[in-house]
Amino acid sequence: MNNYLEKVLTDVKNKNSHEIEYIQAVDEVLSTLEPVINKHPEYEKIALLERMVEPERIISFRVPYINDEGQTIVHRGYRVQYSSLIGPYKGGLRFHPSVNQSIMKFLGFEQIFKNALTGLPIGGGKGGSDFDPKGKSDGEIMRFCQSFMTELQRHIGQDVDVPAGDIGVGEREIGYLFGQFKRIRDAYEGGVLTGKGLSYGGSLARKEATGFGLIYFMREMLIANGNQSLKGKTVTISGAGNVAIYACQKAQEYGANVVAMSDSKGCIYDPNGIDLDLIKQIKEVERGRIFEYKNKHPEAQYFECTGEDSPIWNIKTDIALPCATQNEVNLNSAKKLVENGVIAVGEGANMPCTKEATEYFLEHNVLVAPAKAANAGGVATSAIEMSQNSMRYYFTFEEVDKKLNDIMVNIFKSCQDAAEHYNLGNNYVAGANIAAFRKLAKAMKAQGIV
Ligand code: NDP
Ligand code: 2IT
Repeated sequence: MNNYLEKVLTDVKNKNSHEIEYIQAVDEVLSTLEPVINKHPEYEKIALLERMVEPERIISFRVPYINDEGQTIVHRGYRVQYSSLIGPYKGGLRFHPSVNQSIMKFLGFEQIFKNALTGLPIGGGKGGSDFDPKGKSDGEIMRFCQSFMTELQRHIGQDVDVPAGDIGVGEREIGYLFGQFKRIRDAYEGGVLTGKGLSYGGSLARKEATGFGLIYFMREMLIANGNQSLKGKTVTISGAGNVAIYACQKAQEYGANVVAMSDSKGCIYDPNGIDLDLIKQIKEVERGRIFEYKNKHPEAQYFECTGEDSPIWNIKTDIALPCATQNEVNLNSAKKLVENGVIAVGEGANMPCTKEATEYFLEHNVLVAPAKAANAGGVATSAIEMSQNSMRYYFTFEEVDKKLNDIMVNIFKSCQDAAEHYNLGNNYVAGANIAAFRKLAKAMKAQGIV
């Protein structure tokens, strides 16, 4: 690694030694930037990298609420306002017991690059809480969201910071958050949150956007590498949430055979092809567990998660789509996938592959669609939702889907061009980082020392 990159990474490690996910995300980006940094020695003088890795602002706050038993519970809320370089802070809210400052910072850092790749005017941010929505009543969810927003509202706005959903935050939570924002601020500021319900300002196709976008990116990547297609390919998808469900839907529409999906407890394997209507019923309507799939399809197999390695990656597949959470594909899983002949990995989740896993895939000529590029369709469509709110207008489903498709085609092209420009072949992981970085560096230079 070049001296300047080495110095910044060492500094990040020393200052944040306990924040392992954040360090991982920074390391992953910096380790691909050498060719660009070598060309621009002037960046060191203006501390361009130091400014890029340090969030503009981190807000952490208390979130008390009363549960159904009348007990007061206190959680911790966060909003990391990472970068307003190219637009208002933009990124999701995650409600999951694992949420901590390291996870918020890694997600916020990734978001800056992802949002730059969309070509739309959105900066980077992330937020959330260590609250676990699983098993909570609607009343508990509502009271928690209201309490969370009572603090968050003073920090956000449609031109300031625009949160959306992520793990554990979907349309229901966004609705409660929006209601509370409106009540406190006494104004309908539609573009302050995205992923809203269709009845009060949401965009058609936002729900589908991340999963659809992932498959559009995969389609482009396969075409560019031997004119292949999804038709007839076996696909495994981890997760059974928003991203996984709509990735499955579009992959099936393209003629792929999706044979497995999962949740945090285990995975189901249905070689006849996943019954997606049933998954939607279990996950979107009943908020149940994936093993219930077997009640309707006893011929399917269920593999429980027992150790570190997720059982879904032991299943033979052509294309693997990790769409659950960070670091869910480790080196063992990568080896197993390669042994079983995987040709492409598409990251629907954020940082789902460890650095070692990604390197192993690339060394073994497996195509990798990196998260920052491949799952950018969600946030891009959030930006389209903001545009509609500003215009006080709605696009049709087909209009939004067409814009999403065009954006994903462009993102793929940016990754491809950057990789080609630096003689990196089809390393789209480096391509995505470099393409985003070049755009951000240009904006940073133009705006002076801020
Ligand atoms: P959801 O909450 O809708 O679904 C999450 C899914 O992942 C669930 O099936 C969940 O299982 C599983 N999961 C969550 N945490 C873990 C864990 N620690 N171990 C194993 N499985 C886990 O979230 P989304 O679908 O919205 O998000 C999935 C991923 O995609 C995240 O990485 C998110 O950051 C990323 N993403 C989301 C976007 C969006 O628009 N929603 C946009 C871009 C990226 P269980 O129910 O058992 O917890
Ligand atoms: O990780 C992500 O890009 C998201 N969770 C979506 C963010 C958004 O603002 O739509």
